[in-house]
Amino acid sequence: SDSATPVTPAAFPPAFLWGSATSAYQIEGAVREDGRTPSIWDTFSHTPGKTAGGDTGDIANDHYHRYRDDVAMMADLGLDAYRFSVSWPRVQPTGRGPAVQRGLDFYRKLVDELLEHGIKPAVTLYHWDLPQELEDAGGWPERDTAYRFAEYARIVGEALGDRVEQWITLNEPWCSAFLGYASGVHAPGRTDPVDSLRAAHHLNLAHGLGAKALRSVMPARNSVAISLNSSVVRPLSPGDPADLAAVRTIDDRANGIFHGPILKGAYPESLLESTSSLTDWSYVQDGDLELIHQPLDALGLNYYTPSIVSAADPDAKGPRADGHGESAHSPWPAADHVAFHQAPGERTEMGWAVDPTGLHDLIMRYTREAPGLPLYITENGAAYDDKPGADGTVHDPERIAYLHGHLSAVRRAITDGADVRGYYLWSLMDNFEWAYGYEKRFGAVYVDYATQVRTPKASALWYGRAARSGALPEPDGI
Ligand code: PNW
Repeated sequence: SDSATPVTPAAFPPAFLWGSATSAYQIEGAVREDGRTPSIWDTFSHTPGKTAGGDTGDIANDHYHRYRDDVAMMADLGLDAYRFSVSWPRVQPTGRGPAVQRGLDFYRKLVDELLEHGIKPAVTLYHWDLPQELEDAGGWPERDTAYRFAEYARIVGEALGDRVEQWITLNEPWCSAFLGYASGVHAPGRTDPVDSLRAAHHLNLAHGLGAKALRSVMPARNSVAISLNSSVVRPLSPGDPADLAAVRTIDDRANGIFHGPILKGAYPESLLESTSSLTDWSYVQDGDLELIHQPLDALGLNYYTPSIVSAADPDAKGPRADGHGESAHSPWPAADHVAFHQAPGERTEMGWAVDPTGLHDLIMRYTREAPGLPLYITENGAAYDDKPGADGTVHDPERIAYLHGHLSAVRRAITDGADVRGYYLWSLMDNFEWAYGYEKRFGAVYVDYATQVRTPKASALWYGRAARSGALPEPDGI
């Protein structure tokens, strides 16, 4: 931010970080280079029928070869920070054993390039690309995967800990556990509710062991966090006790299952009870909760849209409307009595309702539940049907309105006492949107995949002005 900017009520704190985010499999490509082996997302995207149009991350944004230009582009836009993820199978192709130097070198060079341009790197260790060999050995439902993660965390911490201050162990473990192992719309595409609960516990354990491993090899000044896609869950009828019970059911499975052990050292009692017909939780071993309950330096929150739920007739079969993709299998174990509803009003191209008050509510919830813990919005953004105009520019007023609304909600939360230190727009550029392939464009920068030409959309220029001035320009001010 420009320190000469006068402090106005709309201004953000001077140290507020204005960043953008990406993840390895979504942008890097180069999947067979420098010793990298397949991750579960390579296998999944190459399985017919799993992604829109059969899209894969084989080439993606070719960022592996274009990272210098991409960093220069961020600097030109005026961004302060960049959240990216490290591809585990580039660093440890089998998920175990010694590191591949060429794999680590890519991230060293990327970090150096960022620092030379004055951009603060934030590293996510795991953004869903488990080495396939570890999945073949059982994947996240197996305890050993958590120990393997800790070893990997130590390797990356040793390599980059002197230059990267901000560390995130896992991105959205809810998606890894429940979209990966219950509904199966994400890799590895398995559909067993018990496996998904085991996966959730072992992801929590991986976070705890990983945080400990990072701290053992890094300077104490570095910050260790986790990014949760904490859901904002609302009742269809706020006065209906059955709908409030449905909120509890989903809140336990979306939020409590992670923040319970991580922030408080215990799984919610109501979660243990309501899943007891499925599992006895015997994979939670003595000492696990202490390991998971590691001191955190910050919490990352990813927010896109709220969930609206009500009580439902468990026998009423119909399409689910929870916005988590098409599957005959629910991502919510033992929650047949819950129905999801589409929020009214405007929606993005994902079908997700635009609701900035949800972000304010989320920030205030964690301000209450984790007092004193600095918060970062590690993802927020929207997909729209962007197309370059005749003059080559990309006009995306809906995204500008979305960003303006959500950043205003962040600003309001800060006024209300929340300690939000930064915001990472999802995403820097259009990329491989998982099961949706390249169909959905979340970027502030437009990518023409045929030529790999990047074109900042109007929203990127708007966001860059916000970053430079430390305050929000009017949404129509571009
Ligand atoms: C997050 N859901 O994914 C991820 O962290 C990003 O990699 C992704 O591109 C972005 O949000 C946009 O989707 C999610 O079904 C995927 O609830 C699915 C869900 C939530 C987040």
